[in-house]
Amino acid sequence: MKKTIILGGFLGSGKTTALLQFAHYLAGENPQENKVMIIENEIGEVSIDDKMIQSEGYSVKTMFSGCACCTIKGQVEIHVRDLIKNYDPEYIIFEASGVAFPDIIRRNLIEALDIDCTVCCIVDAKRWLRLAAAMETMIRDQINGADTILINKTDLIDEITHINVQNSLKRFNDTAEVISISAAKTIHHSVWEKVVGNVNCLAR
Ligand SMILES: Nc1nc2c(ncn2[C@@H]2O[C@H](COP(=O)(O)OP(=O)(O)OP(=O)(O)O)[C@@H](O)[C@H]2O)c(=O)[nH]1
Ligand SMILES: [Mg+2]
Repeated sequence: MKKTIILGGFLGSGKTTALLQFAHYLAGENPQENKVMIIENEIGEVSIDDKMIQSEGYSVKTMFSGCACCTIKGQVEIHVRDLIKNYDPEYIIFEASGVAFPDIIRRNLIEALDIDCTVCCIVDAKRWLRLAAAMETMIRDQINGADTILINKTDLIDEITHINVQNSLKRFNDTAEVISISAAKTIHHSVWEKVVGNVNCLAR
């Protein structure tokens, strides 16, 4: 069964930065072999993320102008089915738009296709507490159901803030495995082992 990893998280939280390291972990030195395929969902009509990913040698399909969990739900299923049929990748990494609800994307995909799927949400440690206060419902729905949560940009916060972010996240999702990273630096391979290990997570 194909392993699909949905990377979610609010705008600018570090999804693409982390994705590049994740893809490298999965693909090794040969990104051209299509072992890993990447789908980008952009809400606007311009993307620079896909160009950055392509420049690293990966195959990337960009879906514009609609959110993967609602308006272009049907297209997502068609794209994933086509990728599997045409390229037979071992892994598909799906970068959700910053306003998507990744758990809904997962449910839609699992209903439509025979795939294993996990949700990994990335949060910006520096902005999390303000965001959680200002947009509580949106944020709750966004990290709801995540199997793994990566607290990113820990290089920008102090220890007290870090503890507050961890406690806040537990109130939103108390089942996810929470790991702290700084995607601007090298992310240890054990982080990706855990994310991939959750592909078959029964807790969802
Ligand atoms: N200081 C710091 N900056 C980071 C880190 N990770 C990512 N960034 C920066 O945060 C900004 C946003 O990163 P992206 O990876 O583009 O975030 P994204 O979630 O893909 O953004 P969208 O796709 O637009 O929602 C970029 O300027 C990154 O260089 C980190 O660990 N530390
Ligand atoms: Mg991005």
